[in-house]
Amino acid sequence: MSFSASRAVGALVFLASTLVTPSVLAHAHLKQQIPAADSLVTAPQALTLNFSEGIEPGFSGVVVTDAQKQAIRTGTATRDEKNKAQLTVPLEQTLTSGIYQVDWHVVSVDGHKTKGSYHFSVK
Ligand SMILES: [Cu+2]
Repeated sequence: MSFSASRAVGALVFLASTLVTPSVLAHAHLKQQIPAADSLVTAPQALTLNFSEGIEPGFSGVVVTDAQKQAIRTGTATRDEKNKAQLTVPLEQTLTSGIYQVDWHVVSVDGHKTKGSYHFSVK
């Protein structure tokens, strides 16, 4: 193999190794929630959000708003004692019939921030 060809192969091997090296992928994505996204439920007393990674409860929370963009009073978001990926937020007022938006934000245990939103409806 010529010098330039071996250099080219070396460059390809290097490129391939950087592509497959596992970078930090531990971002907390919302996997599942109760009430479920786009579900129609009786008025819940709390929201439970399950993430793909452990989260830091002190830097994580939700904002719940009704169809008129009015914020719903919520209690302190707490992380489950045994499951660091589960966040529960009590609702301090009874939700009336209608659609609600949940805007969540979390910091995962590796310090990365993620956020998103979903809707559910109350009968
Ligand atoms: Cu991360």
